[in-house]
Amino acid sequence: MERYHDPFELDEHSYKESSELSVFETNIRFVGGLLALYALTGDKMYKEKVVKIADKLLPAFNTPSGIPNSMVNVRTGGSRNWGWASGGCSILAEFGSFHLEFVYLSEITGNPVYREKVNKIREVLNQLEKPDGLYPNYLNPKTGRWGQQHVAIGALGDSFYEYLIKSYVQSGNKDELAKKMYFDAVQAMEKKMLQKSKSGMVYLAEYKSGRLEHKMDHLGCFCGGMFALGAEHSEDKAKYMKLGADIAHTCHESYDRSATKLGPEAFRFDGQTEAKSIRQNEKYYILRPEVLETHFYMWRFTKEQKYRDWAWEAVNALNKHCKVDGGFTGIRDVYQEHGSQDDVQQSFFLAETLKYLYLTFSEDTVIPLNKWVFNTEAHPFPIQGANTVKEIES
Ligand code: DMJ
Repeated sequence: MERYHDPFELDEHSYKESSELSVFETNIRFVGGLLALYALTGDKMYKEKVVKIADKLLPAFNTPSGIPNSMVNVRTGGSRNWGWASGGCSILAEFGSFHLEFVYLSEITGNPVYREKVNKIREVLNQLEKPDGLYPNYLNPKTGRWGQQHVAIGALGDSFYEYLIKSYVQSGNKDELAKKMYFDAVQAMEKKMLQKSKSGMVYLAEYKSGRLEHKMDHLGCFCGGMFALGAEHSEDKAKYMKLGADIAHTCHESYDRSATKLGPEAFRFDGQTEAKSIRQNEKYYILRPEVLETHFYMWRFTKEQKYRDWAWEAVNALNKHCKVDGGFTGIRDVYQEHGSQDDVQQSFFLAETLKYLYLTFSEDTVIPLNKWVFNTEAHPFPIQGANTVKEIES
């Protein structure tokens, strides 16, 4: 029988070919997943495993600025950025999404190294001059300077904003700098990017070198839930709850305006077009969670039946268009009732999409939001001071 090979038990003879990992994806999926398992079970074994993985990522943080590179070679410790990223830059959503995991790692291991890495990223971002208060999606780890001036709540920006407010929540409302950076960033986006369509739909457009592109990614639809979570900590709770509800409505429209009742990868507001995709390469749905994530938060915070109804519509659509033998698949065009399928079940379907659906139809006592905070892959971490984990030997 073939021995199970733990990919993180590497020696110089293993994995000569494919030893490069995305530092961000490994963190949010593997480090985050194991940390949540540790938190939920108290089993020490998960802590030992997660440290091994996290330590393989650390060399990526050895850059002149402390902003990590996107990829690390777990065999050699070398790291580099994606070839497609503007001018050798690191990506905001990637290097801005380590805080929750690394703070918790330091807390449970007593090793400060992880916290030091994310505090350094925080310090760099806080000190940098932001154009109009906005955070561009690209930052050069060698020079510590911004790259291309592209700002987005969707792809390349998304979870950076999410981790600011969630770091504040995770700290038991103590991390005031995270809260300030979150509300400053959100207010800048409200000023420059928040739009209302002809029919009154609210959305966050993209900002490219001072010009707006009237498009919202499916990925950006998580922000309805984020605004609702942030509202709890704002002096203007009503405003941010309304913003969360408005985004939930817009993102639901992007589902409702398709033949499958599933939403496209990106939708636009352009002339007659409202909340629909007009480009063929933006019409696919790959089982993403963000719209359902927002419905989950809106349900927990408002108890308005429509959020459960919208979630249930998606359950029916998933069963009708994505269910196949052995699992679920993405579809290539949400506007075609009988279009083709991509034959891929992304790991976030189980980690996030089904989890947020399950929680939308559960009691609030299942992972209560005053005790737990979800990382960007929906792995729950304890809120400091509200939740204690009793460690056990497996
Ligand atoms: C997930 O991997 C995470 O939520 C990430 O932050 C971006 N979105 C994907 C799923 O769509």
